[in-house]
Amino acid sequence: MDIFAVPTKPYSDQTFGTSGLRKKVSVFGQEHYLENAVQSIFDCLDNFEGKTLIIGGDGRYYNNHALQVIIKMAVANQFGHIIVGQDGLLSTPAVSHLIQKRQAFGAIILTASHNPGGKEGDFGIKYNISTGAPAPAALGEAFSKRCANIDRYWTSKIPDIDLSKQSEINISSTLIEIIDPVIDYAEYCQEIFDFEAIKKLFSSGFKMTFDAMNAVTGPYAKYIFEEKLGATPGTVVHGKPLPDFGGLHPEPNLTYAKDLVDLAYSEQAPDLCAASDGDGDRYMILGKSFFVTPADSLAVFAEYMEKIPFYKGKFYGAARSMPTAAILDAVCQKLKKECYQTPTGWKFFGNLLESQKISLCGEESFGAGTFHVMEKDGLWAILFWLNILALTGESPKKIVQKLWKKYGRFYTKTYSYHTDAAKDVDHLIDALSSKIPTLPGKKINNFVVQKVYLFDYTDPVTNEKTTNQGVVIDLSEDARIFVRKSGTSSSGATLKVYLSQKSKTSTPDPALFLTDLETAMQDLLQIQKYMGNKAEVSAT
Ligand code: VG1
Ligand code: CO
Repeated sequence: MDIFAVPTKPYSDQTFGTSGLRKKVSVFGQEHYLENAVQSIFDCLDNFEGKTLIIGGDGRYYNNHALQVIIKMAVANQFGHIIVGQDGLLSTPAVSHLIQKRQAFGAIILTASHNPGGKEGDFGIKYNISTGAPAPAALGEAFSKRCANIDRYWTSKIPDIDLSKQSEINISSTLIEIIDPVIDYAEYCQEIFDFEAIKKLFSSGFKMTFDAMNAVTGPYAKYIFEEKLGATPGTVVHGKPLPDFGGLHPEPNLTYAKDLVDLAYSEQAPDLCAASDGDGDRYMILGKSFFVTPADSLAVFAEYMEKIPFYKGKFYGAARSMPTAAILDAVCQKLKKECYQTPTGWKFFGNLLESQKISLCGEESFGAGTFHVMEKDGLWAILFWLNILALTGESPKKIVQKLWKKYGRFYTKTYSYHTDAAKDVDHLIDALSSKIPTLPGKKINNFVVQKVYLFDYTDPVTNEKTTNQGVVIDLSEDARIFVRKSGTSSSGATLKVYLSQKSKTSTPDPALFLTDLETAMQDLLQIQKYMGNKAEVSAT
């Protein structure tokens, strides 16, 4: 077999952020752009010759072309075993599970997650290590550094592999295995949750609608919900992965899963509505006319964790990303478990999970998970809810209302302001940071500023420091504003502003509750002054 090095030149924009390298398809389409990224990853890894590499993606445009390129490069770089999902598909949590099950050296996942797909959309590549977790920050930095001075990549002359059927192909000393992307993951879910109880729930007439948003979870959901658990055919909608996600923005939230939200609030609402994102690691849950916030959902998982046999005696502690509302902390306090606060991004949970300081973690962006895999896991979260509903016979609304009664209710809202002028976001954050010493004591709208600080994080396991993860503004009235720059934009920059406030009264109007805090946010940040009127705004 012909293995050869191809000379190449570095690109200046190849940096691996919180979730790998994400760029427009047109950027990835440039000569050697993908190859440079892949070879840079391989160049930063040691002693993988003869070992197993898993490759799969969320099915978006460019997925299968990229897979063929990567297979040829992995063969040339001397991996001994390459496992690829049939049709090029593998969800992020399924990859994480497979890494552990097959004791793989690592995995390359082709996804830009919630970013839109199609020819005009985004593409992405991320690397997961042998524990199943995303590449830690230091490794991501090493990839970026290598990208900046790469001068050759290795590839091989082999025919394209037929990804449409399961098979095993030997090429020189490498075995290429095309596998069913669903079955291993589905079997594992069955080990974790009480499928018999959930089956009974469905056979008693319980109705659910799951929106796969034309992305990777469709085949997983059809098999698990409809075939294994007996949910009515048609439970899964938008179930076929499409290269452009059918024009949808595969982010399960109130803005982008609007049809599902409308269904949940309609007369025909099923008992449960759920959705997942592009690569299957995030989720959304709605009961009848009832939206479950990600922070509340995480707290519900903590509350019911030990009721699931798989987790009995294994609730070590929990963690949430900084902008996630603090109801999890209240549950942990009650259960006498440690609760950690991390910067945004799943990789910050890895060490805590591995060292058994925590078993549960989550983010305000609809991501949650446990040690069952080292990624956040959308379908797992939905199955957890189904298991709780089957155990209690209660509705999502009832379950969450009971939680509020016990621990108080936190209102939250996240604003995203996207602009092509990336420096506007930096200016706003710099201006705010420079005001930090002068803000405490100031009265803003009905609030008094109490404490303002830059969020820095020291990993409790490795003592590794991560600085400048956003600005925290603690206000009176149990309110908080948190400001940071998104790490997953493929171009320009996105400012994220997270509002949260704990309610004192028992039944305030949810629509109006945060209006004072929203006014305070505008006064404090002067978003319009820095970003003008052109920023694209979304709120969840
Ligand atoms: C967003 C979310 C963050 C999540 C990340 C990756 O990041 O806020 O909570 O971990 O996406 O999710 P950012 O930096 O844009 O705010 V995914 O579904 O891309 O794996
Ligand atoms: Co995702």
